Amino acid sequence: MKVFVLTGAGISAESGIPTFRGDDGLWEGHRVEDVATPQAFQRNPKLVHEFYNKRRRFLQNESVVPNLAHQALAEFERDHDDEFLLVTQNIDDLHQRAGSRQVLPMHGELLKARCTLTGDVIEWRDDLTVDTVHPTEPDLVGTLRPHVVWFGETPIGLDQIADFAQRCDLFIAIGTSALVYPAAGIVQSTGPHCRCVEINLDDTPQSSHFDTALRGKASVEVPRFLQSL
Ligand code: BV8
Repeated sequence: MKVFVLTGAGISAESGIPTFRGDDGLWEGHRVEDVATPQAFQRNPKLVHEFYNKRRRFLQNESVVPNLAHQALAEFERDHDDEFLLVTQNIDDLHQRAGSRQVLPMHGELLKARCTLTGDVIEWRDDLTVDTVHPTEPDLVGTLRPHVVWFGETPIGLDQIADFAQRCDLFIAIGTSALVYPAAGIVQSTGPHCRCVEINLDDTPQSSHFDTALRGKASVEVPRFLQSL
């Protein structure tokens, strides 16, 4: 059984990472859609760097750890003898820290920086500023940006996602509000034989495209569902 898992901010909520559309769904008064864009970065790099610096620092708090849902996915992948792909919309590293191997971070990774000139992608755990010097090209100053996909930018791995979505037998969406495209549309590109399961607190605009709706917390519903397979 080929298994495709798509996760969103809801799977990291119980690890203490705020979701985008929680009660406030704002960051210090800014809508994510207004800060997570190339235009915002062009216009006010300091603000956008600060948005990511705060989240990068928070992610490295010792209190922020993978939860039972992340762990259950890593365990399932280990024991699964057919194709498995975990596509995450999240830019945290909790799936990787839980031991998941086949992880495709389609919206990039908070703990990586990318040079806007050379395209180099570098592990990066510190703050980024407009004065940051490129670690291997000292004459490049301020060319590093967060290695994340902003609104209006093309997500990572779309070909691999489209190919496996068509071939998978089981598609599981976990903790995503299904508002952001093209991620939200993946369920509609699964094949006719594919069983689609949506694990979420609430219904979403894509719920009608799923065969099964499991409503509840990811840390409870994900281990329970995976054990039932
Ligand atoms: C693109 C990285 C072209 C940065 C992110 C008008 C209509 C339709 C589309 C558009 C439109 N105008 C513009 C667009 C396109 C746009 C888009 O979809 N906008 C939306 C807002 C309408 N998309 C883009 O721009 C994308 N690029 O389209 O390029 C293209 C297209 C195709 C092919 C080639 C080129 C790029 C989008 C990526 C943006 N970057 N993140 C960063 O993180 O700062 S998106 C960001 O927001 C996250 O990555 C995530 O994807 C999204 C948030 O969504 P969720 O993960 O679902 O989180 P959310 O908080 O919304 O929901 C949490 C859910 O969990 C809730 O349902 C909740 O009930 C549940 N939950 C909470 N707690 C729990 C739980 N469930 C279980 N257990 C719990 N404990």
